[in-house]
Amino acid sequence: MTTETSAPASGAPAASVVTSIVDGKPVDGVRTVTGRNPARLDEIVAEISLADADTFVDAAASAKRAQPAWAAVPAPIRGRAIAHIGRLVEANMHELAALVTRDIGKPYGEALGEVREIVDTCDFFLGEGRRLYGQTVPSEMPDKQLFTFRNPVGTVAVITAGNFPVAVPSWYIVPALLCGNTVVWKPAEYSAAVSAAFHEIFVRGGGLPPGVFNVVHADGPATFAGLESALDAGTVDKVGFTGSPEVGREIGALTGRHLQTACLELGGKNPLVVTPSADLALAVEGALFSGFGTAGQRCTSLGTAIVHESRHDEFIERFAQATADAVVGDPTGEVLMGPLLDEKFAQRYEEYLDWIQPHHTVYGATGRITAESPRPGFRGEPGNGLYYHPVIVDGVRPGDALFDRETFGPIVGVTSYRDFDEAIELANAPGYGLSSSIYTTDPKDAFAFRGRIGAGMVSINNSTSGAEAHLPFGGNGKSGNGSRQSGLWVLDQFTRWQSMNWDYSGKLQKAQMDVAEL
Ligand code: UN1
Repeated sequence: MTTETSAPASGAPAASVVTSIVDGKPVDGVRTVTGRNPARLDEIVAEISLADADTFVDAAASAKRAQPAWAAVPAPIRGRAIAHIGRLVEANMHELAALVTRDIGKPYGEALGEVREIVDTCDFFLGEGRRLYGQTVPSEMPDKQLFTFRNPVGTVAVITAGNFPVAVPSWYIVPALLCGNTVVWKPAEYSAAVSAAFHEIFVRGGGLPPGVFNVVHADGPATFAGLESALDAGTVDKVGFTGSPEVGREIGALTGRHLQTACLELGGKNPLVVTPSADLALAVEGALFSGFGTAGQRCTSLGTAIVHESRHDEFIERFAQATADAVVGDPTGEVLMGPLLDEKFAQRYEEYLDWIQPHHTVYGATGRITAESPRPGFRGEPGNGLYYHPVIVDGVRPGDALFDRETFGPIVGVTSYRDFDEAIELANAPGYGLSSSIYTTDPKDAFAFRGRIGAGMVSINNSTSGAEAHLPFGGNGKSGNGSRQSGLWVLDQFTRWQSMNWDYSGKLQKAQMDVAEL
């Protein structure tokens, strides 16, 4: 997390300062913010030198210059670079995970899983360098052959959130590089320290030439201004963005004006349906992890549990008990939940708590965990970190902000339904469409849910969060523009199809006019 500090540092930055890297060289920013450990606010993780819009423009220009030579590296060799990156991440797994925990307060076990996700992504794509298949296609004319090729898009700007400061960036950066693109990455300011470590490992592990992978640490306005200028200058050919639907809309509008389609991965209000036949113990376990894992700060976190009226009271009782028993505290230990990511998110979360209405029933305490508002079984020093009580709010309905809108934090809504149609209606009502889950032992319900839910991702008897890195990841409605990351599907984001025809008949054969007769 970050706090504003002093005026711009003059001269060479101190060793602990994180700077942008453009064309292989560090670039001083225009102001400095301090990155703090959200579990221990007096612990400084890094001083971050934030760049202005011009640095973003320079980075895009550098990526543009480096791109032809990188695309000329044979794809299998680019695949080997990805393989080396994966091995280096694996060798530094514990250090990188510890830095994730220190920088954003993610519990260490989850942080390790997040780093594993980079390795999984590298493992998946290293072999793709030997495929990147095109097709040979028959022609309607004799002595003529048709082909398709995947060409790199060019220069990719990647703008990511800090809740998954290394895994989600790897979903863009690994396939983008593999496909022969060069990259400008703008990580979240509050996860700059671990982003710098990620960048260093990628450049060193992959032996990436200067300009192939640039990183720009900047705030939102500077990034937006820089991106707009780079799009105008033709030095950004594709944008990948993970963040809020509001910013996603702006990126979509900006790229649309430049006749581009961004890859947008936005928020979620992910439903978890508990049917009459559900295994309740399993459903509670799934709700607990997807509601409060990462302190509810995943785009795939549980929004509302939609429980059949016949199971509602028992579900609430068990879920409230499990939440009360859950270990919250120091993220370096074994806890379900650590602090929130950053002061900005803590403030926003406190506003979400104001959405609780008199007709709601609240289970558990709300607000900050302090000496005055202690949590039994808390591990660590609550007063010194951004720790919040995990809270369940029962009785949320469409029209309530808590039902309709994403709350990036440890708050889970619960509502009940009478029949399956109502469950589907409630699940789709908020208009997001990222992840979803149903707990049932009836395959008919499971398949009906899959067919009728608006979400891009469906879990049957599993948590809404925790997608594997080789399935298509992405959402519909307010959760994105239909683009998909991960697995083979992401190749369509970072390559453009080119078709070729080769006529070796020695004469002009005209398509549609000189078609071969039977
Ligand atoms: C996010 O919060 O932006 O499926 C991504 C999951 C993780 C990724 C979350 N693998 O929960």
